[in-house]
Amino acid sequence: MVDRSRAAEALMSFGVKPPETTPPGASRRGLLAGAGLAAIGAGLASSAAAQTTPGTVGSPVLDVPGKDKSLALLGDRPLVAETPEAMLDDDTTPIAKFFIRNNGLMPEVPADPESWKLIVDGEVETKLELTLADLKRRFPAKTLRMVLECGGNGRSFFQPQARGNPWTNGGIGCAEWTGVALADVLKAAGLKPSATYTAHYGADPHLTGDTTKESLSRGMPIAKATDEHNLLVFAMNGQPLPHLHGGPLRLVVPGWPGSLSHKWVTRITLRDREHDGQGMTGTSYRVPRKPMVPGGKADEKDFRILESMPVRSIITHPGNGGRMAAGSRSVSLRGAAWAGDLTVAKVEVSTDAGSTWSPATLAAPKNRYDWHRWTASVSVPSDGYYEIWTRATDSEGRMQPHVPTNWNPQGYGGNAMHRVAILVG
Ligand SMILES: Nc1nc2c(c(=O)[nH]1)N[C@H]1C(S)=C(S)[C@@H](COP(=O)(O)O)O[C@H]1N2
Ligand SMILES: [Mo]
Repeated sequence: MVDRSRAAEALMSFGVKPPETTPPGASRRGLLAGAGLAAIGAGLASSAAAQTTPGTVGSPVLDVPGKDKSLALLGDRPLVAETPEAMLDDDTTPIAKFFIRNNGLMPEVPADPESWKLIVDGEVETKLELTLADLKRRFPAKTLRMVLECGGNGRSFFQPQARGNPWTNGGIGCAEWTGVALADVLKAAGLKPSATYTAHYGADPHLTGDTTKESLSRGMPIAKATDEHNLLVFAMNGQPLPHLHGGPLRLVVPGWPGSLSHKWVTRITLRDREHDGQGMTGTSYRVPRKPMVPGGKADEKDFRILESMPVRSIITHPGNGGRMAAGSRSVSLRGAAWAGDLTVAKVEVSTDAGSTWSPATLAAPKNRYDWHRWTASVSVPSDGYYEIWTRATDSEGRMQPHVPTNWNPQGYGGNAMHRVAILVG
C-alpha cells in the first residue's frame, strides 16, 4: 500500500487521486506526476489536487504507427491507451489522438477490405451476407460526428479502486464517422416480432488465442438498435477506417458504452432475449440498482446493464499544470461536454472549488450525439495557484457530482467534475 498523507486522504475522499509516491502495481503511470505539473515545480506537484493525467512521463510510451506518442498507455496486451484531457482540444478528435481499447488480440489485416463480410442472422426474415462493397452499394452512406466513450471512463477516480483499466477522463473521442445506418440493414433483413436484442461478433481473437472464446460480444435492445444514428462505419475523419479502430468495418453505437461499438464486426445476430455474450453478464458493463457499500461484495442480481452514459464535461485548455504570464487577470478556457443519449443543458466553471460558478458558452453540436464544445473566461484576481473546475448538467437536469457515485466493482458511471491546476506568474 502506498503511504498516503492526511491531505492526500482528503483528496481521495473527494474523488481525486493524489500524487503517487510509489507507482501502483496495476497502473504504470504516476498519476499527476506527468509533464504538466512537473513543469510547475515539485512544491505544486506535491500539493496539486487537479484531477487529470497530463502525460506518460516515466511510463512506457505508446509506439504505434499513426498514433500520437503522448497518448497515455494503460496496457499493451490488450492494447489500451487514453487521450489526456488536454489532447482533446480539437473540435474533431484526430485519428492520431483517438483513444484505443482492445479486449483481445488484433485480427489480421484483410488483403481485400472491400470483400470483408458481415452476416446478419437470427430472428430475421432473410439472413444477409453482405460484403463491405455490397453495403456501400445497397445502402446510402452518411457522416455524423459522434462521441465514442468507453463504459469505464472516469474509473480511476473511484475509491476504493475499481477493477479494470484506470481511465481518467480520456476514454473518449469525437470523430466524423461515415457508414450506413444499421437500421437500414436490419430493415433489409426484416426483423421478426421475436427480435428483441442484438449480439455483436468480431474477428479479433481472444487474448489466450482460444478460438472457442470471444474477446467481446455485447448487444443492445431492439429500440436502441434501430436508432438511425447507429452506423456500420467504414471511414473515420474522411479516411478509410484504420485497422486499429476496427477497420475495415465496425459498429458505432453512440451514447452507450463504447463496447457496443464492435470493431472488425463480422456478425450481428438478432435474438429473442437479452444477449449473454462476453461482457454481458456478472458485473461487466453493469451498475448497481441498489447502492452497494464501496468495496463491498456485489450481489449480481441487484445489477442492471449500463445503458446511456452519464453527463461529463472536461477542460481541454489550459491543460493541467498550465502556466499563465504574471499579471494575467483572466484565463480563457476551452472544453467539451456530452451526455450519453441526452444533450448538455449547461456547463459551468469555477475557480474557487465550487463556491461560485459562472456559465460557459456552448457551441451548437453538428448533429445529435456530437459533443458540445464550450468556451469560458474566468478572472483571476492575483497571481498564484488556481484550480479550475467544470461541471455539466444534462437535458434532464442531472449535474455531474463532486465525487463518483454508485460505486461498483468494475467502476462504471464515474463522472465526477473535472478540475485542472494552473499557475499565474
Ligand atoms: N471487436 C472488438 N470491438 C470492440 C472492442 C474489442 O475489444 N473488440 N472494444 C470495445 C470497447 S470496450 C471500446 S471502448 C471501443 C473502443 O474503440 P476504439 O479502440 O476505436 O477507440 O471499441 C469497442 N469495440
Ligand atoms: Mo470500453
